[in-house]
Amino acid sequence: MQEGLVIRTTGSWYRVLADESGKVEDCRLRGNYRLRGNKQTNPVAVGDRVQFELQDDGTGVIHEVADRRNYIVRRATKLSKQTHVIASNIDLLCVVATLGLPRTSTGFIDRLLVTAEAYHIPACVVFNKCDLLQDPDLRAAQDEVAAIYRDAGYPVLEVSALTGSGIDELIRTIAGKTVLFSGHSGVGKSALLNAISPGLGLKVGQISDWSLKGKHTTTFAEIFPVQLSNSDSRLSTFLIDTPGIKEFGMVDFTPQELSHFFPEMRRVLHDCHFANCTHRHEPQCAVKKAVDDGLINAERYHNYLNIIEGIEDEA
Ligand SMILES: Nc1nc2c(ncn2[C@@H]2O[C@H](COP(=O)(O)OP(=O)(O)O)[C@@H](O)[C@H]2O)c(=O)[nH]1
Ligand SMILES: [Mg+2]
Ligand SMILES: [Zn+2]
Repeated sequence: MQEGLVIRTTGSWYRVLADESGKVEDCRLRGNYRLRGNKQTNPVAVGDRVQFELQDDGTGVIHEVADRRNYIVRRATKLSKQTHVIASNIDLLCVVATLGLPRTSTGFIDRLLVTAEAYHIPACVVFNKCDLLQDPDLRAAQDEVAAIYRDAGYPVLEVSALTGSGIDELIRTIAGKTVLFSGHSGVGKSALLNAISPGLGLKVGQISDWSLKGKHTTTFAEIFPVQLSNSDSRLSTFLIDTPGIKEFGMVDFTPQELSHFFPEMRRVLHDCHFANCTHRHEPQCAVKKAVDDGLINAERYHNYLNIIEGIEDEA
């Protein structure tokens, strides 16, 4: 029996990168494999750790799929309760943002961070295009936004794919991890990936979301091992290429749960008078007090209220 990582799925075939040999093997799932629960349509997803056995014909049979640390899903169809696992065992979500060209709103950043929290995926915020911050006002604006996320408890990186500044730190941050990059089109995701791994040769300035295969893919996620420039080659690092964050969107949760996905609110919400406090109109609310005292950033709180409104509109 060998162990490996599922890097691609097509129909009933799974492409597995074997830990020891480093070879990529085409595998099928053992015939009598039973899904635990029936909420998910696919038994094996990209990112899964599996045990498999090679057969005489050179193909493999997957016997076991290890429990997932986390995973992102999308609904199988719009109305169905069944979900399709897009990818699993993600170590880090890098939210790529820019303050100019284009301007990323904190509302957008917060939605991605909430999604990551809900999926139990550690996240960081990467501000790209810092070479454009010559103007002191722009610089000050960036410092302010960066502080919001540092104070909330997220690692914040300030980089430039163009000049290479901060790229070493980005490489140290992702080395040895399975990483998902996300952010608006045009923020420089492709340029950043080329900077951390020049061999990728991704096209920059393409409208479609980046794809490591060089063409736009819509349905399946895929994992790519990357060689980081300037880093310990023994650490295997993987990039996840997904159909895009919109596809996996928000997880289902209630207004009462949302504050648990804001780390700075999570730290104080136990002091609210009501256990099911939504931190809006309720009296003796520790979150509102922390906002008033300047301990929780007012813009984050504002975005929190917007997300709650969105949940209620959908319900
Ligand atoms: N000034 C500057 N421009 C950048 C930087 N990174 C990317 N760009 C430019 O931003 C545009 C979009 O980059 P791209 O990587 O395609 O963005 P993506 O849509 O997120 O993949 C291109 O014209 C890049 O040349 C940077 O650090 N500084
Ligand atoms: Mg791109
Ligand atoms: Zn409260």
